[in-house]
Amino acid sequence: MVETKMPPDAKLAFPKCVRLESKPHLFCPGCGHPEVLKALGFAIDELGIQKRVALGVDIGCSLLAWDFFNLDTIETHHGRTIPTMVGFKRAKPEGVAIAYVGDGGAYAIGMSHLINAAIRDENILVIVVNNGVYAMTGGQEAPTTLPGTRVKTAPCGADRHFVRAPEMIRNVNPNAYIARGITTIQVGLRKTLKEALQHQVENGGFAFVEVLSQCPMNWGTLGRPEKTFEYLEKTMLAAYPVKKY
Ligand SMILES: Cc1ncc(C[n+]2csc(CCOP(=O)(O)OP(=O)(O)O)c2C)c(N)n1
Ligand code: SF4
Repeated sequence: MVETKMPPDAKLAFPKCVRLESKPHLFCPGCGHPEVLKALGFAIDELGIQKRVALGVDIGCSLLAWDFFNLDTIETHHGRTIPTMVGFKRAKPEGVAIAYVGDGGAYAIGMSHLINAAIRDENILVIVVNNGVYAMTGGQEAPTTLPGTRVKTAPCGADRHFVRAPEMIRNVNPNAYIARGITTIQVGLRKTLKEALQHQVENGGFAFVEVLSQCPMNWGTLGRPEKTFEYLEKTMLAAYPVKKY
């Protein structure tokens, strides 16, 4: 593996950190993405690593995060954010590399990048927002769409297996930091993301956090939050356990 560990005194080279600033988000009303980003922002603030972070965002609704924080960001092709952030980290080991990706980007077109980064124990954090669909392109079936769920490309209900990525990554990298969170447990999500970032700061190797998140626009529940959270907290949570692996 290429050395991406930070020299022990590297943090001394960074100026005093300031708190992150954000601005009104561009996501749909009730979307889960801003809740994930809020937890991430607090985690970065609490660790005081603002000046070191580079946030890589994928194509998909995640790209709307490109200027949400006053952080350095990289926006790249659908599914390619993970190798891009691996490249950043290898070139700049003292930086903190975060890949922020949708479940379509990470588990379909980007799956080989995800698995190989995990196998090689790359010292980056990958956050995957699992909303069960390809959201930005209109709600097509994703590798995470649950059997029986009706989506645009499966109007009678999806009928195939679905990807449980944290479970899969645990099999290829027993030393990685791996967890699954949910937007509705904000304190837990913030703590999880902080631990995952700390793992990288301490040169711990690969860290992976999947977050269960709502997409009212494509779930057809816009303006009906009770339906949105029923699907998130009953159907999705039953299939995707929230825990540290
Ligand atoms: C290489 C490539 N393939 C396909 C697309 C089209 N595309 C743009 S966004 C998107 C869906 C993204 O879904 P997901 O990764 O789940 O993120 P979400 O929008 O749900 O947050 C697709 C297929 C693209 N932009 N580039
Ligand atoms: S389409 Fe879905 S995931 Fe995308 S911004 Fe709207 S609610 Fe959020």
